[in-house]
Amino acid sequence: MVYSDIESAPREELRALQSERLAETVANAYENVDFYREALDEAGVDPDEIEGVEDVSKLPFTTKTDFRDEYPDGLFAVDHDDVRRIHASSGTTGKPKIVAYTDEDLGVWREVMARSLHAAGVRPGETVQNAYGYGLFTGGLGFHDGVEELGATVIPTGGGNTARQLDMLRDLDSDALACTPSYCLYLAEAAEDRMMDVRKLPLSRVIIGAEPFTDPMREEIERALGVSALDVYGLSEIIGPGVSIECEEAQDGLHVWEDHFYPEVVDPETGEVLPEGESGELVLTTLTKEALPAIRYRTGDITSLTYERCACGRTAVRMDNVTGRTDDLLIVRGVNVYPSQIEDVVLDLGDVAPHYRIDLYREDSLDRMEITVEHHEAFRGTPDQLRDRIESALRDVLEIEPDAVEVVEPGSIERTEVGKVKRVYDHR
Ligand code: DLL
Repeated sequence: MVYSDIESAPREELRALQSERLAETVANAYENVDFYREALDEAGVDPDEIEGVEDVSKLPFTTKTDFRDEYPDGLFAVDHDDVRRIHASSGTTGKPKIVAYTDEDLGVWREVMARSLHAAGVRPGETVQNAYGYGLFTGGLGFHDGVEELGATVIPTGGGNTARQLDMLRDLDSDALACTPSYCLYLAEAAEDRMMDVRKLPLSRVIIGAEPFTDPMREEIERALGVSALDVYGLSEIIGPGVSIECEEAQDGLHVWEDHFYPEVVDPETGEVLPEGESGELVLTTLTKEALPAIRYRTGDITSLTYERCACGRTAVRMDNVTGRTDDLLIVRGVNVYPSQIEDVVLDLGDVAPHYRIDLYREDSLDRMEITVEHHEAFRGTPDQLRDRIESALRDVLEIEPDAVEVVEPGSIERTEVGKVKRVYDHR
């Protein structure tokens, strides 16, 4: 059962709709945004040439740097009078990316969020505790509007204030919780400290996103809270949360709401479009955004696409879970490795808790990598034994040898109560 018919429409119908919308988006961007007019002119592309999605690869890419260079509103395609809301996404460096929505855009966002929640199994009449941060971050208000649109009840707890968060979960019988994966773990620990068993509550699902997580991390969350955990993806530059989500029926990749966002996967080095199934950088083009159209936006997120029909009946393409970003890549003495690969290997050992940090230093022009992990409360061996197992797993699976692996007591590594978790500390 789908929320909107378009989710299971024949692919030809979807493609025709995408083509029509792409042509409109490009024409709108060309006409109303100097940046896009110059970029298309420079690439020698006449917007009239873009007749359908088969032409998309003629278009130039847009990057995070373009967003920063055009700060604050150089990419807006409408007058300020028509902007109903602003959000911003702050990266680790530089200026925030300012994003804008017209009334129509907010309507699209509500619709894709309602669809996402429905795909994740939330139904009208249910209650969703929304622990994504409210404010400039798109998570809080994006979920909030979507829950209301679906006809469910939203409890806007926002991020942090963990004691109250747990009281609400216990007293208001929420069916679903929406928050980052790291905050799920934080809540689980805080509940345990208060001798509260979240597994006994009616809570049946958590909708986690905004930061990468691996399968072993998801399993920890599901076990600790007694829920199923569904992955939701999105980014401010495109709309916020609600670009794609796992369906509860199959939980096998995230359905991209392709009638609003056109996905491609490209080789991060060459920019060449990669065939279905190959892993590369996700590039998204908005198909209906008015205030801030984005053309071939390089997300930096690594994934692959599959057009195979899903067991749930939805025809929308699925993207793989995003476990890394192109700019996360670590090079340890010549070996390329993503932090998520380290997480996967280390958590898979079973005795390691899902809290770790990676520190990078430069010493005498050589890179030095130190990994710190917590052992599980139930672990009965010695830290040295566990360290040896971690070192040999990293060597065998990833062919890397960190300079130091330290095993510390549960609770020693700093937790993230608000915002996105930080696990890699680059001191170079
Ligand atoms: O994080 C929007 C969001 C809010 C998504 C709540 C899901 C839930 P930004 O702050 O602009 O927007 O950050 C976007 O976060 O490019 C990814 O690198 C990362 N990200 C978002 N969702 C996921 C996910 C929101 N499910 C950036 N898995 C994106 C992995 C994710 N990474």
